[in-house]
Amino acid sequence: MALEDPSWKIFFEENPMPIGFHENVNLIKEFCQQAAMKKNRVALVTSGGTTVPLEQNTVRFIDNFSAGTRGSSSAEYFLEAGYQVIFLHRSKSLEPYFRHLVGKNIFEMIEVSPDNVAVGKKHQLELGKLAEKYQRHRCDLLMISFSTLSDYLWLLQATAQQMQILGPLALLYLAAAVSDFYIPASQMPCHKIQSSGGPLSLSLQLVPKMLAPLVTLWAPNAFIVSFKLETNETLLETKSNEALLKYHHHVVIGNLLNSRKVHVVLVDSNSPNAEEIRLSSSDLENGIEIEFKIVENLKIRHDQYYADHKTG
Ligand code: PAZ
Repeated sequence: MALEDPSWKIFFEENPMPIGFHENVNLIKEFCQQAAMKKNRVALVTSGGTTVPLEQNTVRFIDNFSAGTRGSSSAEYFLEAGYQVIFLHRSKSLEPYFRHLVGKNIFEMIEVSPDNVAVGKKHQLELGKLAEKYQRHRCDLLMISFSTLSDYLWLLQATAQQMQILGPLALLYLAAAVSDFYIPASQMPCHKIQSSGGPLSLSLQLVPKMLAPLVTLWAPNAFIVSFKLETNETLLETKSNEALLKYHHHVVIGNLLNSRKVHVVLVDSNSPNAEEIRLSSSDLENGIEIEFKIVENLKIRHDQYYADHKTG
């Protein structure tokens, strides 16, 4: 089992915790304690891609693909489903509610007269609905951001550990796109790599698989859902099944880069057959997002898990 491999511990010894780490952990701790007192469910939603810096004073970095659509929309649907949400996201990636405003020109949406500034008539309905949802849910939403792979892993570990207090009320939804390769801090040059040194060859180390300690040590009672991104359709179900067998968590959601907004495959440790979620043309016409269906589906699985694991 991957836990006997100490590489995940070495990772945390070798890569320093992010700036503001203790402040963030305190926020997460308080959020989880209050939710536990109220017996509320909490979903940790991870979102966006991690960066892998090439220099300590970072000018260049390698990035993982993810706009944060999956995470930010899912966070909204978890909130609608009655969960409190810790949104661990890549800084400046899409955020719940605010995502709907991306690409819109705020100055075109407001009307200014000599004695008043107001939302223009044609935007009132849309903005009003959005603002109402945001205001209704903002106290149940804790936003924590990361940029680098190392920041993300430190915060993931700490959040999972703080969520232990929630037992089976906790759900982890790991949609962030996390790099499999990195340069350890000790091997990173301090300053900007100079092009005068000629062509650049990079040697990246493998990132230890953190799902093993996450499932076994950090959040042993939580309901854990991971995502698997592939580009080759023939690998999707096999790779998702392999991840489930290897880490013994609860659900793996497989998706392909090009069809991820309309099709996913869910592999569950409790059922032999994979389940597909596919948006129909009428879903698309009605503006249904696939994350609505994913969260609806997971809520049922989490209900069952909670019924099977709650004590008292
Ligand atoms: O953020 P986004 O909506 O653009 O993309 C979502 C996603 C494809 C990154 C996510 O669904 C996913 O598969 N995350 C896990 C990626 C991985 O295998 O590391």
